[in-house]
Amino acid sequence: SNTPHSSIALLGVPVQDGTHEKGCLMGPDALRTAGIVETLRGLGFSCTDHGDLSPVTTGSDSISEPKGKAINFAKIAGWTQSLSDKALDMARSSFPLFMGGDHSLSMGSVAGMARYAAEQKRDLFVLWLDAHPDFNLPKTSDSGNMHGMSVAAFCGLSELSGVYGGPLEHPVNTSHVHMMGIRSVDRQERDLLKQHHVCVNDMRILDEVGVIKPLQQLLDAVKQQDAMLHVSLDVDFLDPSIAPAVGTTVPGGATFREAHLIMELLHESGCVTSLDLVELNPFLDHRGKTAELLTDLTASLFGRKIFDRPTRRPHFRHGTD
Ligand code: 6HN
Ligand code: MN
Ligand code: MN
Ligand code: MN
Repeated sequence: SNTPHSSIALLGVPVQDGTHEKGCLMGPDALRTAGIVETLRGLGFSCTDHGDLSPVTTGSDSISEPKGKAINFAKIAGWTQSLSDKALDMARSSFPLFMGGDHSLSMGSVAGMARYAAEQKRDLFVLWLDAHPDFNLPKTSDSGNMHGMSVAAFCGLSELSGVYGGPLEHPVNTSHVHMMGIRSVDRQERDLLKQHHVCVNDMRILDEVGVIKPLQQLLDAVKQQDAMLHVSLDVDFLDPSIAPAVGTTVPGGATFREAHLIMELLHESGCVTSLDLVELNPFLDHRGKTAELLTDLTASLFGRKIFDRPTRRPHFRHGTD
């Protein structure tokens, strides 16, 4: 297998305080109902479901709330600190798979994986599959919803360090964050992304060159540095016609095959070391189809193929476009 671990650890993170829309707390159970554990076992992995995480309660004295708009800041801090510890623990023995929950989850999952990478003396890259960059700060956010601030948080921007209870010891380098599928960016968020040199592949790039080239650039960098790679998949990366179960649908998302191709190529790369499945809101789903699609995409990431292929695709070789 191309996956570094033969054992997968699943964790439900039923956080929904990062968004205005209720329903994400049902996400982990919808993925379980769609058969995610059985699917991964069917692919030959040993699979442990760690159940659902509980947030720690952070006393208001230990929380320094930022200036600006950040709704439920103390609650998100509680989830983030709890999850960062749990992620580090899981990563020491397995491939961690985080089932959300809204996208504020990544403040904890990515920070925990960055701590693990530091233990291993490796760098961490992040592939951010989303309609949104989630790079707002309390002072730039119009909504105040913290699921729109995750990347800024785990990259160590000081305005959000309160969610970690203080300055982040192992922030992710902003130039190690590669985004794909982006098509809804707030005005000041756009400036911040440029200022911090985040690699944004917007939807226009996927239209023009497809998914392979930008993905290959990321994988080349990861391999060259022997780095770790965290994948964060927001449901709204996908086109709403195939994935309706999300509170923040944006038209013009990735197609069924674009999404599967990304997962298949990620599997073949052998680079991926952790995964978030986030923003699934089962209250908005049609007969479980979004939960099933996420389960099938996860299966592709872990090696399910349409048909066996003896070697890698020729144009997926190093240095070839
Ligand atoms: N997500 N940029 C908008 C905001 O409210 O800050 C949308 C954020 C969406 C968050 O997709 O995880
Ligand atoms: Mn998101
Ligand atoms: Mn580096
Ligand atoms: Mn999004």
